[in-house]
Amino acid sequence: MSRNILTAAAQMGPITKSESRAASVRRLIEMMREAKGRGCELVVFTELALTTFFPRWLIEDEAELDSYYETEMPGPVTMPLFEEAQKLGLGFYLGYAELSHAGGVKQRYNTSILVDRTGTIIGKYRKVHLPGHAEPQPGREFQHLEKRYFEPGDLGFPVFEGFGGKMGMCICNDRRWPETYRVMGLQGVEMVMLGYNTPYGHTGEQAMDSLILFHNHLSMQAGAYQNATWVVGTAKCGNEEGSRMGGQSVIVAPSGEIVAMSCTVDDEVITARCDLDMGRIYRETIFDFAAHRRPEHYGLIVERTGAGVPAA
Ligand code: CDT
Repeated sequence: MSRNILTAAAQMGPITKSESRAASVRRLIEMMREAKGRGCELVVFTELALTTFFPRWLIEDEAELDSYYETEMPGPVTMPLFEEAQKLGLGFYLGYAELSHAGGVKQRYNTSILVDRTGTIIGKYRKVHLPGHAEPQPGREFQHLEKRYFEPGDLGFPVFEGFGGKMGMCICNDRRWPETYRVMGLQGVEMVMLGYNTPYGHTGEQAMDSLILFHNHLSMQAGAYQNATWVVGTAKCGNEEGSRMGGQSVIVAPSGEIVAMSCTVDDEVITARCDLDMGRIYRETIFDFAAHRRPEHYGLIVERTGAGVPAA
């Protein structure tokens, strides 16, 4: 079986506050068709791909907040995506806000799923590294209230068998953390998919603002190279309700090289032929973990559930 996956990153331009989910789904389907027309079998959509990036606002009305979340996947409005995937024989990664009522408890997550070419969900991930704040920050034009609107993900960073390889997912801010890639790298991941919404000015530090596109690529290229994996990073970008967000969606090879990059801040499909076997030369040489990693010499006590802490 071929280990080449023709892969697309389907970047999205802004979604206005008034845009319906059905309209977003139509945009996603259009890009799916374009990707299929170019021979792709996997499309990576962005984070929170169905609505505007609502964590930029303080929303105190619970019903209004709930309106941004999906209570089922697929649901009536998202079903056409799954039907189209099946019709085209094309898989996809999709980010969305999830409202769960498991065990009678209302929980909110920033979630992504992986759907195979038959339209079946084969993987689910809930964002672990939630950026921003739980409380609104005074004096800011736009907030970043992910810590208020989502629980940290409770599913870890699993790796899924699919598309002839080992597939992993993360979401936006996760891409900045080496642990994200390493946890999946230790499971032999061959492609990490992610979506992002990265507003300019999100840290409040001018000095970082001009570097957001650099840091975007730096994180993903390092994660790819150090873990011998493909990374597909898809932006939601452009000027969304007055908040400008960075684009430059990329497909990164296990060498750390960018092999495809978007050049607009609008809906745009970029593609690359991703040879899953390409990671092997790195995994069997410089990043042969069994031969060269030395966790027992890192001077850390690694708790089962926590990050490494310095040994006493
Ligand atoms: N969506 C998301 O995670 N965005 C963050 C920037 C905001 S941090 C206040 C990111 O890492 O791109």
